[in-house]
Amino acid sequence: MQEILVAIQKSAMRIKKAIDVKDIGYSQEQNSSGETQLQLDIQCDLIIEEELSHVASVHTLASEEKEESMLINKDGKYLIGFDPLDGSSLVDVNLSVGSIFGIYKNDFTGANMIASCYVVYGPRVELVFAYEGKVKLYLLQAGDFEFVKEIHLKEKGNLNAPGGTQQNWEPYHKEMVDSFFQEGYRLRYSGGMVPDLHQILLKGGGLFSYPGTSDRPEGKLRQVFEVFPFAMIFEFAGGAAIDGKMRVLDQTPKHVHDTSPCFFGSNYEIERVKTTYERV
Ligand code: FBP
Repeated sequence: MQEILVAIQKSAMRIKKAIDVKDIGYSQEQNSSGETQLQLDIQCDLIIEEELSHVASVHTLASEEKEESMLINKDGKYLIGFDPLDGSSLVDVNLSVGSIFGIYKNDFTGANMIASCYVVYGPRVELVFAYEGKVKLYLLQAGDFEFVKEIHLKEKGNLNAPGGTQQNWEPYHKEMVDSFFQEGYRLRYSGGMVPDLHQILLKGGGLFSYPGTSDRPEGKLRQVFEVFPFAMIFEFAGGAAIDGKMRVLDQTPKHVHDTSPCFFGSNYEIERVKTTYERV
């Protein structure tokens, strides 16, 4: 596991450089979800693939940017699902973006994820690693990731990050989001899952939601690359992650690119989500 963490750290330093120097242009290629990829996405994908494919314990890599997963080493024991540059369209307006990694054994199911990690490229580069029940924060300082602290959520926060097109929200979902605002919660939503969830984790709690909507009943965020990794981080930090009714880590995707509605938060907010969605 240590070698995987080191490979992720090396990738993160290379990606940070790529973000800093790269011209932002659109390539002709489309990713498996049919979106036009930024050249930067492709570059970040290649960087991570290169670093992780040198690690002997890696069996398979699956990238958000590629339709199919890739066998690296048949004797390896870990499968890694990653989103090389989540929220990449935010780079051209200079907002924070991130890379997300889920480390699995046997298959890409929530139950078989054993570690997860994300990197935030903001004014500073930070890395969060969840393993063996702990969530650790590291800060990039002069070429090294220095341990900062463990992350623990409070029982209740005060931030509300509601994703999805509001016009397409179900009325009960809107009511629930409004109920948090009426209770004094403050809006914090940049459109980048990594910085938005990082903020909730570091400020002690709150709710990030990306629900099923009339145009996207299964939500937008991908289980293997986005939802499961953050679910493990929220659970280990003392919070929870559900799809409205059930724990997202109990889900089994049919395909590596499947999506799911998702809610991440501290316990108080997640209980409210459950109460709301149980009635549906
Ligand atoms: P991409 O996979 O297209 O980068 O989308 C992921 C994402 O940008 C998340 O980081 C973010 O939480 C969400 O989409 C924002 O979606 P929306 O703009 O619909 O609120």
